[in-house]
Amino acid sequence: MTSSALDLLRNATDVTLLAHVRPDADALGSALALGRALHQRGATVRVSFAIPDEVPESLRGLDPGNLVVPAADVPAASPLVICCDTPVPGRLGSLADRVEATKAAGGAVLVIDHHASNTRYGTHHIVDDTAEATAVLVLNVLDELGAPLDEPIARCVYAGLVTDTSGFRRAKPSTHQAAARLLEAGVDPDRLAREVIDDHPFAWLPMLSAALGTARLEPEAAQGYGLVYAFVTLEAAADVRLEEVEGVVDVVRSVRDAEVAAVFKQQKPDEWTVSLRAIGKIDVSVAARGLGGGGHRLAAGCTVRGTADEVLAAVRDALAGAPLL
Ligand SMILES: [Mn+2]
Repeated sequence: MTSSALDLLRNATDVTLLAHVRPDADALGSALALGRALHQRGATVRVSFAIPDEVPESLRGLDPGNLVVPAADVPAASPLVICCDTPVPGRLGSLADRVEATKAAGGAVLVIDHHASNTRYGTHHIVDDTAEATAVLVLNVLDELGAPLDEPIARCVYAGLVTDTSGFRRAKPSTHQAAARLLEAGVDPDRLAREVIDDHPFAWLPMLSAALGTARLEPEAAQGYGLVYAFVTLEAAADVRLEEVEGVVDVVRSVRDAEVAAVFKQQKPDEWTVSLRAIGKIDVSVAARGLGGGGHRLAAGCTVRGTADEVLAAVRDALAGAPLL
């Protein structure tokens, strides 16, 4: 970790922490953990993201100090902007302009991220694609700062770890050790994981049923390793939250007959966001990047315009050319 990045944090008096659009537990948890620690050191702190307008319900428990402010209330430029879990400014949505405006005003932009596709668009960077979660990097930063690990901070870090490692299945020994510290700080892992991952309204089941009714298996696709996919239409998603829709891929990716799982989530009649997951043979981040998106080797996403058939064809083509791991 560069000492100048740490100096920035040590001396910060006014900080804006940003998470990517449709923030997940790692992005928002990382921003809130570091934000709370800096607030406790006396800094003025605001945390924000561009879409949706409010904190997703499953993540509300991460902000007991009400540090999150609406995107419209984020100043054009801040002395210090910290972008969490965000590989490119475009993933900040309407807040992307705060990066250049802050640099132009002489402020600092610290990027903390674990995406291999990170373009290092800040003035300072803590970027490590071997970290399983941005929350791992934030915990290191908190330790370097000597910040006390209270339960709300530990809860935010744990939420990022448990989600980005798929329930610690991809966690290194050092990350399990870090998790032990978080439990010692008071985190209730069962309650937190249920709240963040598996707590759904009944309307989840009809939505899941409609989505899974569209599922198809193409054994020849993805270079012969197989593709399984499903669509979540606007109609199917009408009665559920973002959380329910985002969870569909976790069901689809369990199918053993396909290396790659894709879930097409309709945003507008002709616009779909696509979640891609691979088991271990195909680098889906390259396929996603080819379609204007990005992500990790085994978990990536993009937004594609067109009819259902057109977006499916685009993803099929992108997977045909994706590198093998
Ligand atoms: Mn992450």
